[in-house]
Amino acid sequence: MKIDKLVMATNNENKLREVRQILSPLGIEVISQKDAGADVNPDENGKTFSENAYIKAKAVYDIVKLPVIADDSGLCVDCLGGNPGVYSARYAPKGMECEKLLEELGNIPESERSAKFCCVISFIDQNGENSFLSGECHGFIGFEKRGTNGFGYDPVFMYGEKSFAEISSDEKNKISHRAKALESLYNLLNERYGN
Ligand code: ITT
Repeated sequence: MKIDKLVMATNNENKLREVRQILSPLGIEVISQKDAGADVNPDENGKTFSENAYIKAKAVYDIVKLPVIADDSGLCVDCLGGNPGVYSARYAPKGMECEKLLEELGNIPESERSAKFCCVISFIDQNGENSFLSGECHGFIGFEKRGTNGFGYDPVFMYGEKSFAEISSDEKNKISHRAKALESLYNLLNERYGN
């Protein structure tokens, strides 16, 4: 059966906005967990993006029993051994993540500042069956914050000449880790549920 409504298990308004911007034109309504009556904030104690995405999706699914998605994402910086990775949300006090990262990288040259944004979506269908979809976006960490769009690490994540906070949300939503994972989700919905 076609899926035209998904509950999104997140407490992050920015993620919700981006996911809505991508899925609404495709005819999929995204309802926040709050509006669906699932006011939860489960412990994200998994070691991987997949584990944490599933923990969030399952917590909401168990309450709403409707198709649910959750996004676990983060920034993996090569010269930090892939950190902050799954710890991206807890790497620094809220709003200070860019400052902390810039300080940690110091004057490391551009050629060694490569990084990628990763996103794993856990999608649980009406019957409780889970699927994982993932996406990555490669870039590097700049030397200063640039731009005011976006959220989190966007001002220091350079994609070519511009940071993710200097491009519009329309542009970001064509190339981001989240956009790629959502494209795979849409393909799955088409194949399996006839969307
Ligand atoms: P939920 O768990 O409630 O969805 P959260 O913000 O805690 O919200 P995560 O645990 O997945 O989400 O942490 C992801 C963090 O990685 C997020 O807080 C940002 O700091 C960063 N991040 C993820 N995607 C990003 C993006 O597109 N742009 C900038 N930063 C991003």
